[in-house]
Amino acid sequence: MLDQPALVASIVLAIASPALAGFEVDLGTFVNAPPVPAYGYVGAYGTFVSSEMVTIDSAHTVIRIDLAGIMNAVGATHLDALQVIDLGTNTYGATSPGADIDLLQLSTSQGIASGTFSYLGPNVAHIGESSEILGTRVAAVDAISGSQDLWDQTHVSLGQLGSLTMAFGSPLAGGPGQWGGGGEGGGEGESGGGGGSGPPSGIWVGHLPLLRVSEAGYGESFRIMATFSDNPVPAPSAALLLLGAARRGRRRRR
Ligand SMILES: [Ca+2]
Ligand SMILES: [Ca+2]
Repeated sequence: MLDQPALVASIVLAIASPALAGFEVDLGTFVNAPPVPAYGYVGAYGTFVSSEMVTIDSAHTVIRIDLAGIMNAVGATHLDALQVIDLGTNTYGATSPGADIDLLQLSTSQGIASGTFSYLGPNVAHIGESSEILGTRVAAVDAISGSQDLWDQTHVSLGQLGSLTMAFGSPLAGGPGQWGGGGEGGGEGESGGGGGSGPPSGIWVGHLPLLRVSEAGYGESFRIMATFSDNPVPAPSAALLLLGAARRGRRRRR
């Protein structure tokens, strides 16, 4: 059994270590429905979902998901990844290979966040495609139709049960600023700065992440999963409180 100072030391160490407790949250299933900007939603976070109309050539529905609100609701401090998934319930074939994701954009109070994109699924147009090209496809509302993704880099057609992942593990070179470190006005400093345990991870909830997503066309549904983490910045005041409690405990025992 640990004696009291060793126990306190281990507790303080546990608090100071940026233990990354990642967890997945199903943000729900979405579908565009006429007329613009109508949409359908099945999920637990409807109060954080809204939509807007964007007109580029023609009118498109853009679904807006208040991720900061959802993160506050589930107790997450950082957003580590987003995954858009085709559930296998759409139409598949040469003319429309699953849900066509035209826009997948994370805006924050610091600007548009950089992410690392990857595709997993049966659509040969996207297998092995680079993060840069996938990112270009979903950077803007500009899709034409789902069948043209071999030559037209405006969207990602997920294919049956395919998925597109946008990860925020670390800031990309040339990305706009420091993501996930916190500190902007909050006095929290950079996460991981003291432990030397790698780069800061994720998008901080305090930067008010908002996801804007658009599926080119109507009627094809997709699910969005989020990977959040509760990655608290070490709190010296908490460690001091524990030390104080331990000292009081020791006094009582004598
Ligand atoms: Ca399609
Ligand atoms: Ca696009």
